Amino acid sequence: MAVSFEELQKNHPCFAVGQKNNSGRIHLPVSPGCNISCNFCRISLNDTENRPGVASDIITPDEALGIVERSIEMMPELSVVGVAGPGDTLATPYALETFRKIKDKFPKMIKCMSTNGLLLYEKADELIDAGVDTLTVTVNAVDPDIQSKINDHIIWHGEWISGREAAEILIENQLKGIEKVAAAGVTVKVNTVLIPEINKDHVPEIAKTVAGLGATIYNLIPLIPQHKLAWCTEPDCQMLYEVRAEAEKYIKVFRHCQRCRADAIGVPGGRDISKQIYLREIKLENTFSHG
Ligand code: CLF
Ligand code: SF4
Repeated sequence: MAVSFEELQKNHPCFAVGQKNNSGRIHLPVSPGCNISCNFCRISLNDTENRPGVASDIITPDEALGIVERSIEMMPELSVVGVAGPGDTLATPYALETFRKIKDKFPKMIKCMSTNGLLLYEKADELIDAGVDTLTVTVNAVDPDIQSKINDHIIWHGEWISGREAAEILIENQLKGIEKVAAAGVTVKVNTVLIPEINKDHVPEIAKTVAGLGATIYNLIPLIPQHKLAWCTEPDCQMLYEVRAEAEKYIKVFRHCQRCRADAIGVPGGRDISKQIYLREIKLENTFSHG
């Protein structure tokens, strides 16, 4: 049965509108590869960077069950099991396999998935069957001309496609996918990486479009300029404040994003136990790709 939005306000750290709720999430890095190529992204396996797209290692769905068990023992306030990479969660079958196992073994945990949405429409039924409760889709533009400046290419059913055609396919599948899973009762959040030079003025159109398709909540993630978008600037607090206010005319806005690693465990922005659980040494650097 679908988890109500009221319940998510209390028990999901990334769906709280207004005040932070101090619940925690376990990120399981089971998804290695990606099927698109965002110009700001560098997927990386390392112990040093604190950002999405990064994990120390990839684990298997069976190893993930042990990680959840140990994490809950150490931190009973953890209420969400999420898969957010370090690649795309639908590009390989491991995220959905993991959720099916979590559903059986830890039925009380909220299951949260994050995807770029390229395969969302065709995998929607499988995702719903796996019991995903909350889904985040990263939509950086709903206009193909803008999207083609943000994403270099896609791998679509084995074919390498770039430019405007790639952007059209990506956007179409994101939007149809959002509509389908939202209609089935999955609570949908849309993340947009805010890139001042490319999509800042386009945000109201994104927010309006996804709200119209059934998305419930929206999150702007400030770009950390790197890779092919190293020439762009990082939005400052004032810009973030203003653009959030524009988006809020159409959809509820989430304001506590911490740009998490794909193997973070704990309360976002608070105590993190991933070091003890994954037995790694993290020396934090502040860079970022997606959410
Ligand atoms: Fe993880 Fe993402 Fe689920 Fe949250 S993170 S998969 S929705 S449980 Fe949250 Fe972290 Fe921001 Fe993501 S603070 S990067 S929005
Ligand atoms: Fe893939 Fe996400 Fe990186 Fe984009 S940001 S290339 S969707 S892993």
